[in-house]
Amino acid sequence: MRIKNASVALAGTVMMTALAVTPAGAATTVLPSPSVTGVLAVQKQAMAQGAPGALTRIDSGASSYRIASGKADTAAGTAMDANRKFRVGSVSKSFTTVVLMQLVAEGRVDLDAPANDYLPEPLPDDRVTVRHLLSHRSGLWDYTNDMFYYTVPGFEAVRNKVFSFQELIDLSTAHEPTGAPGAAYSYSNTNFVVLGQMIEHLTGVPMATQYEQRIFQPLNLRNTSYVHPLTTLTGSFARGYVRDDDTTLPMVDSTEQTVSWAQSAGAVISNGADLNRFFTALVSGKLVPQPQLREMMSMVPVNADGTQSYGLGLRGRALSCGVQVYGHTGTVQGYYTYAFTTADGKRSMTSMANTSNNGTVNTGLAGTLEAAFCGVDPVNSSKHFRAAGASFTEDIAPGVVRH
Ligand code: REX
Repeated sequence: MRIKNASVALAGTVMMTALAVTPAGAATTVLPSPSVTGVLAVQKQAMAQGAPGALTRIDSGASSYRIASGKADTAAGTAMDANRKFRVGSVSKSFTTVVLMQLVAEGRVDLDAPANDYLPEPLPDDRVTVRHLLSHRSGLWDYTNDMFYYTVPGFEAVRNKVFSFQELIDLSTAHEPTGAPGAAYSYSNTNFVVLGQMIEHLTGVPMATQYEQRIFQPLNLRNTSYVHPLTTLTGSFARGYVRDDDTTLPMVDSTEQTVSWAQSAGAVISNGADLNRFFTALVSGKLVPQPQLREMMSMVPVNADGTQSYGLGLRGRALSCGVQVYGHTGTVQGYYTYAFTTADGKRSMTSMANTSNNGTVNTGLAGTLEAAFCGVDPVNSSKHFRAAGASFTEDIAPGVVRH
């Protein structure tokens, strides 16, 4: 058995510790080492494009890399560091899916049953199944398309609001569906608001308690919380800054908000260490039994070249080195997040840039996946990396033009 313990600080912003305990003769992982240079290059690019700061945490076996650039708080001038908490946005959808899949494993929900079997108020179309909701194939309109058509006014109108699940669902069903149930992938926050309502209705237990008892406590995620409708983050956190549609105006500090517009679709607070631990535990079978995990990880391509896919509450990304990773992205005002892990959970990465409404930053931040899992510097390499190029856009609202 070899025991290695190292702590290195590079350029004042990179921390790497390794406590490797490798049984003699154990198979070594085939992934290349993460490129710290590559991560730093992507973070610097994000800052040049308007992000005040960025953080990345990579956990690889027993090694952890903590890489940060820029500011966590621009007014106070506080430096970013990779341990800080932030709003994870839609990464919350993977947490909600775990709760739902545990209910499936307990025999309380059938994935292919009509969602209406489990809801207090029926959706307009009886054919929508639980699986359709989890895979964004319900056809339910994404009410956030209207809500955030104008970014800052939209945000200010809801930042202190408290919605019931039904109020959000009603905003969606006031629109025609985007398609017939099951027909097509169409990313919609409404799906995961319906799932939150379903979980609370079936169990009589609030989402906050469900997350706490089924995920946060068992995994000892001390930096993870769901405090809806409270507006504050506590402890050490990064402030978030949303860019105005008029990019000549200063960014708006969007840190404090209820996130009631998203709830079970996007209101979890966490940090890099906890998100990495969550996704590692998930793919290792520690949160849901194997049959439900297989369902979650059964990926269907959602873009033209198949490099992006969606399972149940889980995104898949095929990287340039042939590695497939699983996790989720998140966008909530002031924060862009990527949190992904390998199929075996042996390497996990979380990156966050503390800005939003800046698609260029979001697109570029995907380059940290290439750096973390493929060991490359996607910014300075002569090879074209799709994730770092400007031709790629996240499917925040496919087909909808947003100001
Ligand atoms: C809401 C608007 C974005 C953000 C949204 N977020 O739907 C969910 C999420 C919770 O995380 N989804 C993403 C705002 C796509 C994901 O799965 O990765 N944009 C902003 C606007 C645009 O207001 N006018 O960028 O701050």
